Amino acid sequence: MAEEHTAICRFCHSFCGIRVTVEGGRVNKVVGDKHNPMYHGYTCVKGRQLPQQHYNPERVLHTMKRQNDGHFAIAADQALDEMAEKLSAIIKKHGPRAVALYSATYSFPYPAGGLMAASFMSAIGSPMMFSSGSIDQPGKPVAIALHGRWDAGPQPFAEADTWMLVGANPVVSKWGGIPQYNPAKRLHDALQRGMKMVVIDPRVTECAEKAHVHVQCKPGEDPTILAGIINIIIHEDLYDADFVELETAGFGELKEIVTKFTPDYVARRADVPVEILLEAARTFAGGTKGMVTAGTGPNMAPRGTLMEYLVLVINTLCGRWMREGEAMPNPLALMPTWHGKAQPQPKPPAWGFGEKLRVRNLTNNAGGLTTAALADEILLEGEGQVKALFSVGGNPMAAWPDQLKTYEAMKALELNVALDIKMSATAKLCDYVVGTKLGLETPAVSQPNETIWGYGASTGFPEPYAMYQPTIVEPPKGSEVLEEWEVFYGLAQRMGLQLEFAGVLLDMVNKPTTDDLFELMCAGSRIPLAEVKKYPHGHIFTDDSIRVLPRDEDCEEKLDIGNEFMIGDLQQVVAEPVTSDAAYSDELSFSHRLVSRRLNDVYNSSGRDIPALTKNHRYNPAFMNPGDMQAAGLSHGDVVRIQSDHASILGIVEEAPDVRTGVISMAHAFGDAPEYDNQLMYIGSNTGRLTNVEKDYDPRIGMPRMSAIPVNLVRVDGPLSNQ
Ligand SMILES: Nc1nc2c(c(=O)[nH]1)N[C@H]1C(S)=C(S)[C@@H](COP(=O)(O)OP(=O)(O)OC[C@H]3O[C@@H](n4cnc5c(=O)[nH]c(N)nc54)[C@H](O)[C@@H]3O)O[C@H]1N2
Ligand SMILES: Nc1nc2c(c(=O)[nH]1)N[C@H]1C(S)=C(S)[C@@H](COP(=O)(O)OP(=O)(O)OC[C@H]3O[C@@H](n4cnc5c(=O)[nH]c(N)nc54)[C@H](O)[C@@H]3O)O[C@H]1N2
Ligand code: SF4
Ligand SMILES: [Mo]
Repeated sequence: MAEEHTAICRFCHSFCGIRVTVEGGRVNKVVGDKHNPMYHGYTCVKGRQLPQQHYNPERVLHTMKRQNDGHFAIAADQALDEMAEKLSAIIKKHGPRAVALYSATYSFPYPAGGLMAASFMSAIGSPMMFSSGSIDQPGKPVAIALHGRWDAGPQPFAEADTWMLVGANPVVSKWGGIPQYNPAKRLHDALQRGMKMVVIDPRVTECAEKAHVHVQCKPGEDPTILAGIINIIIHEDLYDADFVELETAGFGELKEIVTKFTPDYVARRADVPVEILLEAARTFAGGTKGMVTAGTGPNMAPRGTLMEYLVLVINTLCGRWMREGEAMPNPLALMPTWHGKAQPQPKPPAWGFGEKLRVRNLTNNAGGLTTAALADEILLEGEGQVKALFSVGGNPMAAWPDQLKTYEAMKALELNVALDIKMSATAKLCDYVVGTKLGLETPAVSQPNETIWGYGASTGFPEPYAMYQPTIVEPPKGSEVLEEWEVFYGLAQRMGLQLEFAGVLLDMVNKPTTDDLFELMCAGSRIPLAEVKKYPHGHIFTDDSIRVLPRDEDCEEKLDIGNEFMIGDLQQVVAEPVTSDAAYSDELSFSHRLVSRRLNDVYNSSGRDIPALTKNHRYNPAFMNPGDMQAAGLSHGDVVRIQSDHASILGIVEEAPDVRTGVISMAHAFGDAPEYDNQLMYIGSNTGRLTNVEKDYDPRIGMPRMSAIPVNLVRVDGPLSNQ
């Protein structure tokens, strides 16, 4: 007899409400749950493959230990014993800083894992906690630290009459920009009600197709474009003068510097028509509600922090923050009530605090320790050298910038451990690979999507939605898979450490359950977890009485729209030659800029072992404008060598009229270690190799240039080799 359950899809961060059919203890079908009030039955092609993901023949169903040249399954208890022993020896000899944690993509859907790992790190006394956030959009939190966060948050998408996306494609990525919960429908509804959208992107993305104004710019020029838009907004008096007067500092400095970003200058530099630029500024600022939000593209291009800062400045100039007395769109549910106030929060430090890295004068910063420097920390000998690494739901070999350096680092570690579901490019180089439980094999809560609310305008649930999912199926028979948190709890037990989880000292003898941990994580939440559990389809816990509170009488905080560092950066931008490649790459001149992008069927390096998801792309095509291809004498399917000033990779060219002239659009997280390069047709190429982490990086936070990378290309006619 088949049973039906509702559940949370955890293939991606969107957490769609799904309906799962289970027969004989196995999941055999996933569809959208049309009774779910947040997603209304939506699923994507990835979510519908959860059965294939759970029963993938390639799945790691045990803990694997590397012995001689291969990996062999061993009992999890034995593996934890051995790991604990090695860790203790490393800490004894080199100190706790020698142990590093990399929490990445799949820490998010299993929040108890991330918390337990962090708790373990503090118990051993290591500050070396890194995450994928610092190779994603670290400029966001850093810019918020400089500009200030408006306590009551941004205006909601549901009420917006204008919206601007800067290098984000949420219809495909489901990651912010437009509430990422069935975003295509939300966008459709908003456009139907008359919302006007501006998109700044070198590609005619799924979002740009729907935009009223599309600024199809040269990539990497977003700070210039945004400064130009600010200039137009100020000089055409399109800003909210009262809000600026009351709530901000630095208007004079801002106005002075942006005067240099005249429409003509910006148009020349970003290679866009002046009229489009004027229309973009007027369309956005001409509305009354709605936000500018940026995605990964321009965050990975040079000066991501400045770009994010200018995004905040436009929102502030236009007064697009929640005002006193308005109903809080999302007062949260599985978190303590958010009583927003109509005032800026005190500004945290942006950089220059916490752990100092041993390279590039980097410190901790609001975006977290620099993952782009972790390979250096592993390779650089001397006191503090990192000797042990835990990758939790992450794949450094696929994702870290400068893959060849990462490769050396992965091989140099004394203890390299991955918590993963497959033998990823990284796992293959690990000493231990702990096979972990998958999304339908453990309880789930929607809380992670609440914790990101406020990270950028329009990330996180737009309304106080919450859902809980119990375990739906047991892992495959004969397997021994762990939850991420069990690994760190088990290590702590063996090493005699007391862990503190969500502010509570854990019982280190009687192991908690995942549900116990969820209770601790949700302590003090506006809606008790027990209440949320009553709603198997998820529920929106609306409370219109929760309104934005007035400014505290003694609050003297202002939003800083003339931050000295950011004004300084704008001065540097103006001082650059108009073709700014010269500022980065002095020796060579380059014909194209390679930009990052997401593909609908895969999630970073996940999904490429599921046949239904590789129908369109086994490899990551190098998408190019047909005109560029013709000019270079290239045809569809040709192999080209793509050369940055650091390294080269091979790409398989594909015609894409949506891609701007002078641009190559290529997805990341493909490919593998160099010895697999001849399998280009099956595994693609790693664009991360093109990045030099020691050059062209943000000197304050270490974010390297991972998009808008200057490259040249030449056709390769002979046998394939990536060297
Ligand atoms: N050049 C370039 N580089 C980039 C980017 C780019 O656009 N361009 N994007 C950057 C961004 S935004 C990010 S976030 C990072 C991503 O960086 P990572 O998170 O390090 O990369 P992923 O490929 O997502 O790695 C996820 C790993 O988790 C495993 N996994 C899948 N499901 C589960 C599960 O249920 N449990 C566990 N434990 N593991 C699971 C997968 O097999 C995979 O090995 O990459 C960054 N790197
Ligand atoms: N299907 C799918 N969904 C995903 C992922 C995936 O791999 N697949 N990855 C997930 C992850 S880890 C993240 S962080 C999010 C990211 O979510 P998004 O930030 O929305 O990512 P993208 O869809 O790559 O959109 C980035 C856009 O930036 C544009 N771009 C590139 N360079 C520049 C530039 O210099 N300037 C401007 N203006 N635009 C530029 C690209 O053309 C692209 O359209 O997506 C998540 N969702
Ligand atoms: S968008 Fe797709 S992969 Fe992401 S949660 Fe929804 S169904 Fe799952
Ligand atoms: Mo990401």
